Amino acid sequence: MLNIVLFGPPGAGKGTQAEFLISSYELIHLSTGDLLRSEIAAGSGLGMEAKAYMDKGELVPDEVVIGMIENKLEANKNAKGFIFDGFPRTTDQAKALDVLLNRLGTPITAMLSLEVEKQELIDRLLSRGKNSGRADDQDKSIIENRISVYNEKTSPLIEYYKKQDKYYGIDGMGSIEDIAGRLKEIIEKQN
Ligand code: B4P
Repeated sequence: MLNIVLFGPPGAGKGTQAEFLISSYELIHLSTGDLLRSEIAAGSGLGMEAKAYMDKGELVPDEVVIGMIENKLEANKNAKGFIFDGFPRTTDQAKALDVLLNRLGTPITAMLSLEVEKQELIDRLLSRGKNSGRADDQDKSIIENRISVYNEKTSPLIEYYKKQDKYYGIDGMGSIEDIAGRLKEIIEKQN
């Protein structure tokens, strides 16, 4: 199985590049952001709880997102592989993912980390916010909080995957096609 963690700060292009990887490699796309937004759209209790965190640019509690990923892995045991988009975002989430994948007998293949300058992240998210209706993309101070939360709680995962020899840093600046080509080059070297 090909199990990819697509990593990077908010606005780095994770969701954008995930679309390309799913079609190229027939992987199951697991985006915790998308799963949470579906819960909000459905008006579920979980969605309402998550919305309070997301609208402020804070992380949703670990147990909520880990539970969602566990359900999806169980439901897709025969997949060719998974692309984890926006998950894990904390060390506890990364440890939980390793346990869940061990149970399926299939580890993470690689962590692909998109590197993008802060001002470009802010510009991309504000630009998406004009059309997306996403509350967390509308306000510069919320976007800056999301980037701070990334720096504090999520970026330590780079060390976590470096220790497992699975980290790959990728230049996330430039055209979507060029970045997709950089990701493909690394994925083709796996196995
Ligand atoms: P996510 O949905 O994961 O959103 P994101 O970090 O903003 O990244 P996204 O994938 O959407 O954006 P992309 O870079 O593709 O998270 C939202 C919130 O959900 C979090 O703040 C948190 O509250 C919660 N959450 C999610 N997962 C969680 C977890 N595991 N634990 C706890 N909480 C969790 O694209 C951004 C924009 O840039 C797009 O408009 C795109 O078109 C554009 N773009 C992309 N590539 C570009 C390029 N090369 N050039 C120009 N523009 C580009």
